[in-house]
Amino acid sequence: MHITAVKFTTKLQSVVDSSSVTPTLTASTLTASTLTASTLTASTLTASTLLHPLSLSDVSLRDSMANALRRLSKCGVAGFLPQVFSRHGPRTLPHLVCQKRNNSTSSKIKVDLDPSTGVAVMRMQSPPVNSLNLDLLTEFTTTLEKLELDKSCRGVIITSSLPKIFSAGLDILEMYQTSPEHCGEFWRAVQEMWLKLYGSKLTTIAAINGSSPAGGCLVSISCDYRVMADNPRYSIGLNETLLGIVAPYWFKDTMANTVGHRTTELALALGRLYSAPEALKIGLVDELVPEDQVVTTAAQTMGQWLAIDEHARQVTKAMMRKPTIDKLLSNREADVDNFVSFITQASVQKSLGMYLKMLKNRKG
Ligand code: CO8
Repeated sequence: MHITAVKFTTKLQSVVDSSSVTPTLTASTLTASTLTASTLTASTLTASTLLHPLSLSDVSLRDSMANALRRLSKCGVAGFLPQVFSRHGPRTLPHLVCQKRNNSTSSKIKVDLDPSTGVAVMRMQSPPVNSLNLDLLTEFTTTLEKLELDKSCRGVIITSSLPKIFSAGLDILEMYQTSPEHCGEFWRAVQEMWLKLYGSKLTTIAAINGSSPAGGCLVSISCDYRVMADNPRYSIGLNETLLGIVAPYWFKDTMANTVGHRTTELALALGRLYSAPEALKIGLVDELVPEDQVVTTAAQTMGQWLAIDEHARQVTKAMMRKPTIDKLLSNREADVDNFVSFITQASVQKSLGMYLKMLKNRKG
């Protein structure tokens, strides 16, 4: 990340220190939590509240606490044990998350924020295909959170630094032959990324400069606007059924909010991957431009969005997206359970194995 951890820590600390913000969680709700007084302070609740722009009140207490601890521990805010609480009780944070602090060399996302325009460009740089593994998802979410806290940032362009690929979607290896616990951890990270992106108060534009299947498509349709490279070899869509898996309801809802119910029904049932021109035709993307103009066009479009009254735009966005977000927020753990029990089935694992083999054989 090019936004330094020091800068963010200072910013976060100032948020934490701010006495003008009223924590939304009360002492009585805290008593119900499994967290002890020594690990929980009013200031952490305040920080966690601010990190959710839309409808935090619907997040379960446990998730809020766990997320706040996870985030603060990643940012180097002192006084936190490297433990979070899951439904299975306390567990240690992934080692990698703790190590990643201040380590820009291992960054999977490059961020360039221009304070004069208020526009940040987030470039995924995780070769070979920007598959969304736990590390990339976590960094994606953290990056967005940092940008949301940065008052000089008003819009984000999301793109890829890899040629020909925006993102290959969720990393299949995170779901193939891994433990149920790992699958659960992974799925929470997918949820968290989507909640943060779909609910972001920032203007978000996807500059899709390559293929964008499945989870890559989800990232794209979670943005406010999509500019795609005018190249028929690049494809985008929710192709889950081709892997023998099912797009979860919130993937489906995000798609339906973009292209409508019937088109989504066809797209999901058939696992359709649309070429760039086809994607434009069905409204899956908003604009096609020559490949070398994807990011500059996104920046120009961003200018139009940023000219709109900020508050009015944010309230409108929340009005359009809140019901979809709330559906998952009120059902997160059930969604994790569904995912884990589905993905660990022998027949589903077999399909994933065959799909991975197909990807390898295609090369030969
Ligand atoms: N996960 C893990 N590894 C991947 C993935 C992926 N999604 N995509 C590609 N790879 C690997 C390949 O296996 C290959 O590995 P290796 O070098 O070891 O052989 C390497 O990345 C490079 O891939 P390619 O050679 O295929 O690269 P190309 O440039 O030729 O093609 C594509 C790039 C077009 C992205 C191509 O790799 C592709 O089509 N990938 C598969 C994309 C896909 O189908 N993704 C779906 C992921 S599932 C998802 O996102 C939603 C899941 C929802 C779960 C719900 C369950 C209930």
